[in-house]
Amino acid sequence: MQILPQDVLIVVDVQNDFCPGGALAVADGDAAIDAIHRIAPRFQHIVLTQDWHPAGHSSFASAHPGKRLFDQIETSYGAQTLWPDHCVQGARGAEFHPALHLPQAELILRKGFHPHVDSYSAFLENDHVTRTGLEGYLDERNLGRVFFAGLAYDFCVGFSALDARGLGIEAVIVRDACRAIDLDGSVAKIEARFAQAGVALIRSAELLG
Ligand code: VGL
Ligand code: ZN
Repeated sequence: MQILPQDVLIVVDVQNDFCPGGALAVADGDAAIDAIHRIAPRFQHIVLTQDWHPAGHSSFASAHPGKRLFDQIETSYGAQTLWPDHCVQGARGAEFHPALHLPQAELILRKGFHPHVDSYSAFLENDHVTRTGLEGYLDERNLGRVFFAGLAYDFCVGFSALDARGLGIEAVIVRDACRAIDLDGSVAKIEARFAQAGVALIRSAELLG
């Protein structure tokens, strides 16, 4: 697959808390980094996202006495999974994994900072209304197709790709440059939605060579 000058690689949430030893560790999360480093030099534009929650965020199970980790609650914007405290603003767990080396990244987009709304997607918060500003950024810079890598495949990567499609932006996920949480069939569920929405799935090898 040919990478075009306007294509952007969006590297999602490669942070300590999503890697082994972190508060919401994705199995082998840090293993996505090698593939990310292999494909990154092929792109003229890279954006990093950073999950960035205030302490006591409403997506934390600890903020809901009586609820357990990974329970679902109903919120004003629909169902919300309750996570361990993770990616708290300024904490070590919120820092990018120390092995991630992408100094050429042009933007670091933080998300999830509104106390009462979670944001899996890099485009739209979980209320499906509040914008992160990424669409406007890409638009103003005439950046087009978006490629995704990072964590977690079945949450922040997946919902970002679906929202890109919803905004009319071509979206490609580099599968082996991602790792999944796989909570209650979340991988199968989101892959069914990828097929519906026209999210493309490729291997990093298709961008190399
Ligand atoms: C994520 C759950 C909660 C992710 C972020 O990056 O996929 N998942 N916050
Ligand atoms: Zn989060």
